[in-house]
This record gives sequence, structure tokens and C-alpha cells, in this order.
Amino acid sequence: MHPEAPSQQGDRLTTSTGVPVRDTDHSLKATPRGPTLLQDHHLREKITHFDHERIPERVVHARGAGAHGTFEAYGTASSVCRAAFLAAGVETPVFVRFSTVLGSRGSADTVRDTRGFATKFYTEEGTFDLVGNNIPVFFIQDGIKFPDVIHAGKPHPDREIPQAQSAHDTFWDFVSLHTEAQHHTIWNMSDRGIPRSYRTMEGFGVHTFRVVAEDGTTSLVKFHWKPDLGVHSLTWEEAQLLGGIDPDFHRRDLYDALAAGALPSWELGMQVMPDAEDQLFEGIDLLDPTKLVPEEWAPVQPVGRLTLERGPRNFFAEVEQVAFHVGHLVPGIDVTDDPLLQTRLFSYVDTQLTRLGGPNFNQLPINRPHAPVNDMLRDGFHQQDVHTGVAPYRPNSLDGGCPMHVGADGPALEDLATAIPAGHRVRANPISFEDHLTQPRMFWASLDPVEQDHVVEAYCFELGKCLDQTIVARQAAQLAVIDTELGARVAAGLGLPAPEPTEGDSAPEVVLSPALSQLGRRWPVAGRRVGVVLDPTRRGADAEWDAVRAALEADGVTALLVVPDGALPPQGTEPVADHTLHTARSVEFDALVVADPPAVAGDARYARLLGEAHRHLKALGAWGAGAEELLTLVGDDVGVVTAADPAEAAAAVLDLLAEHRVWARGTVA
Ligand code: HDD
Repeated sequence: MHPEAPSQQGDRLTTSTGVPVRDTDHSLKATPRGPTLLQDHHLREKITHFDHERIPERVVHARGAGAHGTFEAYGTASSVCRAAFLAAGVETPVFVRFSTVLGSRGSADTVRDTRGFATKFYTEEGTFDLVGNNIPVFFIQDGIKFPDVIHAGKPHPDREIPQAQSAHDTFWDFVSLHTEAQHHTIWNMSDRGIPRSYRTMEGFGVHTFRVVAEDGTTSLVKFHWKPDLGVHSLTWEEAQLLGGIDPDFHRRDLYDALAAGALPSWELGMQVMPDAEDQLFEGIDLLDPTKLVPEEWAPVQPVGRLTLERGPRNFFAEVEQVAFHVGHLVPGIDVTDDPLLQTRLFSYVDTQLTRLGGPNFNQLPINRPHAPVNDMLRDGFHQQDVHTGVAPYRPNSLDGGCPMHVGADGPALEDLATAIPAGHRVRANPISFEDHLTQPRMFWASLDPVEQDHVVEAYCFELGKCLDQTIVARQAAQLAVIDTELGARVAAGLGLPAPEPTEGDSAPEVVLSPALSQLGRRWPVAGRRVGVVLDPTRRGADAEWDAVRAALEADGVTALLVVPDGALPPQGTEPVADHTLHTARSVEFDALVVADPPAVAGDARYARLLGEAHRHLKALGAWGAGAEELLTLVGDDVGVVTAADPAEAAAAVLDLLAEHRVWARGTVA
């Protein structure tokens, strides 16, 4: 049983009206072998309720996982933003929901996709929702095209395949016909599309928001979540294998880490830009959600830390019923005229009407503000409140004039008197939205060569799944416009001739943003999983297991005991095996340490365990009898360490794990 989830309370089963039930296992029948009686209210109540247990899944972001936590502000934002929850030392309860975009509620976690990163701050001034993604830009510039891009990404309407995949004709048809979608798509094709964990993802508010300081001055900001564990990804092959071996990999990873006390945390940061009249920053239109502002140009300034502390007690009540909305803003934070954001302001309430069955979804326990609510919204489906008073309108004389407006000086929803540009009513984008290629070019050029290899492989995989070859050729040509080498490499991978260089794009000026690469830094390893292959029945193995486990756990790493066949210790004795070689697969571990090879030399599963981990650039360590076998199986390669004892082997592996993978080993499929 989950430690957070107490068992069902109460000693007697009752109906929904509280009447004790004597027998819930047999329906009421005319005789034991006769027809069931309509009068069996308990039967009908039980079946009817069951028949209606499901609600519509989210139209996008249906698959997800959520957790509760706390946000503590540093106070560093207060010079630009008067929101109370950003003041120094203020602690705010939060609920975060991570998600994939395209798949259905039961789809696999590790698919290649954008991840949602939605945070509900229950602040004392009302609820603030930061509804972001793990990618800082979006596919489209105007929300009117959201149904189009989602229709293209979702399964084909005739056969409803593929599930949770962008690797199909309609998605690439859309992308290849929309240069504005190329930037978000190249992020998806990079390692960002297959995170190692929700705990190792960045989050981005994407849009530019307008914040207001105490003195009324305004700034334009972009919100960032920076994971304390660093930004890490799976390899594509790991992601594919996990889709079958553990489709709940990310959900399990989050809840296992919380249960183990490895509490995931992120720093909230803000890029602060002047609220200039043209809303441009260094030539970048801040209203264009397909553009990011390089961190080198506007540093991400830390303003607080989010720590997740516990999973949901009830998944449906909390994770499924949580309702986010970009319009849930607090005093000090306002929207901008970004046309994607403007459309979102409509969509998020609207969708809950269907999904949660009416307009009172903010009364559900997970959505209830922690600030006092005194609205004049009344009645409607599933109304939970028993409102008092007779005059839910303003002004009134019958309820003493209540509720009052907040005075001019009090904190309130921002209605900033921002300037509206002069001009005519049009269906059009500004000219400053027209450059779609500088930033995908910057992204590609800023990646490490290993990361570039992954991008090429991802495009080849995805386009290789397309049936319509005109779509494939069109997208390859688009890639060549982004970068000639990228286009040529993808075309070669697909067996196509290199696309002809496009006039005017042959020597584009490339801006670099080193912050876009995930490589080149060292990170804490807390919450990672290291498999230890050890025969606990061998003499002296107990002490070795204790030593290796202690060394791993000292850094917050979970040690998992993998026992060779026939070495399963008797039940009830220590150590308890987590896996046998039958049940262990390399993708469930971040690194491996081996002490004892299997009794049968050349055991194929053992060779696969180590060979796969080696191919996925994982750190491999060994001591004792394991050392020779390891070197035989994978060779004396970089990131393969043999040590004198368990503690030394563990230390060497942890050192390598701090860089996530042994990148020097080469590329990986
Ligand atoms: Fe959205 C859900 C993030 C554009 C319409 N969106 C949803 C969720 C996330 C995002 C994380 C899941 C929330 C949860 O966990 O419950 N969406 C984004 C980002 C966008 C974006 C970062 C662009 C920067 N979305 C976007 C547009 C529209 C929508 C342009 C419509 C015009 N999004 C929705 C929605 C969803 C949603 C239909 C589905 C379920 C829900 O809202 O509650 O309203």
C-alpha cells in the first residue's frame, strides 16, 4: 500500500446515503437461479455509479502525473513584480502536473513528445497557474491554429493510429508546410523530446508576461524552471524499450523518488526585459511564442525554489480533476498581447466545462483557492457552496452593498492601461513574426555533435514512418534551409538525394546560445538508480552489498540488487533481491556495478544487460570476479571502471553519473 494512502476508513460498508449494506456480492434475485429484481437499489446504485466513473480525458495533455509541493520565494523578484508570493521567504503550497501532449490517458510515458509542466500556486492573493512546457517555444504563433496542429499530431482519424507519436504523415505534412513549426519541432527531435525523468526537465512559461512592481513600473518577463538535478534525457532506444518494459516509467520515477525522500526541486527564474513600446528585445519580438530569448542575452534570474514533497492521495481527485488556466493570474502578473496566449485565455475555462461537467470546477478540492473566495458566481451543475445573502449583484442595497470592490490601492487583478497599437482591424500577423528560421538554426548550431547526431537520427526515424514521400522530401528540404548539413544528413539517412541549397540561405549568419546544450556540466546524482549485480549467497557478499549500498545511498542514489540465477536468497532473509537476471533490463538503471557474473559463462541476458548499458553510454563499474567478465563483454572502454573494492567501484560510477552519460564513448542510437 502507498504510505501516503490510508486504507478505506470506517468499519461498515454503506450505500452512498450512508445505510449499512449486508451483502455486496450477490444481487437480489427472484430465486437463486431466477431473474434479478429491479428493486435492488444497491445493485443499481453500484452499477450506475461504475458506468459513469470516467470523465472525458484532456483533449491534449491527457497522460500525466502530479505531485504536491512548496514554493519558497527568495524575494529577488520583488523589485520588478509586486506579487505577494514572490516576496522574500514566503512559502506557497503548489500542485504540479507533468504530461505528454499527444497520447491518450493510458499511453506510454517515454514517447517522443513535448512535456507539459503546469504549476498551480495556491497563493494568499488567489491562485496563480503557470501552464508551461519543457520546451521554450511553441509550434504556432496564433492560437487559431491550435486545432490544426493538434489534429495533425493526433492519430489519423480513419484508423486512429499511431498512438502518442508524431511519427506519421499528418504531423509532418503540417510541419513541412509551416516554417513557423520548425523551431518547436527541432526541439522535439532533440533529446528534449525524451526526458530521463520529469525531475530532470526544464520548464518554460513560453509566453512573455507583463509584471508590475510596487511603484507601478512594468517589465516583460519569461518564466523558467531549472531542475536542481540538471537537464537529462533518455536515449531513443531506451525510450522505445521502456515503452514496452515500463510504460509508466516517468510516473513511477516521480513517485518512487518522492517515496525515497529524494525530493525533486527546481529554481524558478525570470528573464526580465524592458517593457519597450515595440515589445522587441534585441530584435526578438517578445509577442512571438515561436521565439526564445537566449539566456546569454537576458540571464535567467533565480526568484525562488519549488520542492515537490508528496504524490497524490487519490489520482483521479487530484491529478485528473486539476484544472489549470493561463488566466489564473495574481496581482502583479498580467498577460501580453501574444496571440497564442490570448487564445489560451479562452480555451482553458471552456475545455473544463466539458471535461469536468460544468462551471463550478474551481470548487473541486484540488482546484479550491487557498485565498478566501467571495465571488458572485451562482448555481450551475455540481454547486458545492451554500451561498448566503439575496443579492449576488452589484451595486445592491439588500446585502449591505457587499461584496465591495477593492480600493484603488489594494492588490487586485491587473488591468494595466497598456497602449494599443494604432492601425486597422485585420486577420494578420505582424511582419516581425516572419523570421522562422534563425532560431532553429541557432538551436541546431548550439548543440554538441553528439546531440546533433541524436537530432539527425530522430528526424530519420520519424520521417521514415511517413508513407507519403512528397511530405518526406518537403521536410528534408526545409531542414536543408535550416542547415545544409542537417538536411543532407537526414536525406542520406532516408536514402534521398541531398536537397538543393535554397537561394539566399546558403550562408546564413548563425547565432550561438551555449545554454541550449544539455552537455558539459556536472550535476547531483540524487534519485538515480544503480543496479548492483551481486550473488548474495556467496561468502562475504553481505558485507560487500552493505558497502556498495552505503556508498551509493550516501549520495541519495537508490541501489538495486540484481542477483544471478540460482542466487536468490531464501525469503525473509537480507538482502532482499530487487531483480534476477531474468527480470532486470538495463533501461531501468542509470548505471551498473557488477561483482558476480552469472554461474553460466556467456549467459545471453547478462551480455545484453551490460552490452545495452554500454551502448547507451552508461557508467559501468566492477570489482572482484565481475571485473574480468565486464572487460570481456564490453571491452576496456572509457567509462568502464574496475576497482579494488565495492566502495571504490561505487565512487567511480557516481563520478561518471554526475555527467549523466559517458559522452566520450561516442554516439548512441
Ligand atoms: Fe495548452 C492543456 C501547455 C497552447 C489549449 N496546455 C495544457 C496543459 C499544458 C499546456 C501543460 C496541461 C495542463 C494540465 O496538466 O492539466 N498549451 C501549453 C503551452 C502552450 C499551450 C505551454 C503554448 C505556449 N493550449 C495551447 C493553445 C490552446 C491550448 C494555443 C488553445 C487555443 N491546453 C489547451 C486546452 C487544455 C490544455 C484544450 C487541455 C486540457 C486543459 O486545457 O485543461 O485548453
